[in-house]
Amino acid sequence: MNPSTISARFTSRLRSEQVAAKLGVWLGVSFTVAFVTGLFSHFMQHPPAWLLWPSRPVNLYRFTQGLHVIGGIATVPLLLAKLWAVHPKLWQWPPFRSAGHAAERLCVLLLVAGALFQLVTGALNIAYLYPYPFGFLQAHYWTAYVVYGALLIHVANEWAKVRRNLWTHVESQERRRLLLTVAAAGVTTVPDGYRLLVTGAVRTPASLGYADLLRLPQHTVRLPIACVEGWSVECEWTGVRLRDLLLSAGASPDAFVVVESLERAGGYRSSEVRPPHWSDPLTLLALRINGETLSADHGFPVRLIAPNRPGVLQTKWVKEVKVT
Ligand SMILES: Nc1nc2c(c(=O)[nH]1)N[C@H]1C(S)=C(S)[C@@H](COP(=O)(O)O)O[C@H]1N2
Ligand SMILES: [Mo]
Repeated sequence: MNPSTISARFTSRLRSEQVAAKLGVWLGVSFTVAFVTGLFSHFMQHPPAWLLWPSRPVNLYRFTQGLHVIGGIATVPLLLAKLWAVHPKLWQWPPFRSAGHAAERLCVLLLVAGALFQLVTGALNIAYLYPYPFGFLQAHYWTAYVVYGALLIHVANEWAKVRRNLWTHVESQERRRLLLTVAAAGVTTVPDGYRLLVTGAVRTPASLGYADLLRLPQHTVRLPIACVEGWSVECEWTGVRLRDLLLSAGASPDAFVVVESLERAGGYRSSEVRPPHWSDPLTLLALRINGETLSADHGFPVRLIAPNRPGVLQTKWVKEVKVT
């Protein structure tokens, strides 16, 4: 990825992928509940010869019908949230990249349209309303197979993403941000001319391009990100020592430093780095993670990583190092 492509990817793409994957799982659950209980009900109304349907427990059918309605209605907010989480993909251009991609999208269209159809006809059925020219029962029954079939195909297509995201943690802060607004998501462009600035109380302020940073001595450290919310992941980080940058710019050894992100808004867009941390050789402005260029989600082009700091202070998308 080069700096000019980052702007499009800055909106926490991976985070929304995580959210989409998790919502997908819940949608899978609600669809399955609705589908299975729906079949149950259908076969109860039209019992095939092989069906053994005991008279007890008295409330079993009632219970499965309740589940059916709950499963169906639960899909509404889930589906809306899911559509929201993936909405940039719905408007992607070109709409079809290949025949396979076209088939995938058609499948999603069937899934969404079919789900809405089930929901509307189901809800109208509860109200005994049948303002359409076809029979509710047959339409609702057969559409269920279409929707569930499309769902299975969709899940198979997306399985890699589901697996990648299922057990990862979506931070509540990110969640809140996703739920509240896209506009405030700190969408910032990183132009081709990305510059890392070292400013403030230094002898020689610096402005370094991405390539300049790569030409500086690179160091590799193993450090965890330990989020205040309880999860932690240890990674191998490679980049420039913050100490090297600051000392070569002529910062005083007891200076306080503020690292600022390209992000325009958000509670974690900057963090303070005090002398014990910035002078530590383990503290890096990292360019790489586990041997690979940072992804947009992990702070491309540059992120701070320092020992023994909560995750909230491991500032991503660093733009400026201010010495005070
Ligand atoms: N600019 C910026 N940096 C940030 C954040 C942020 O919201 N904005 N979140 C922080 C939090 S709370 C954590 S736990 C880590 C997560 O880093 P990761 O996304 O690479 O796992 O980044 C930190 N750096
Ligand atoms: Mo965090």
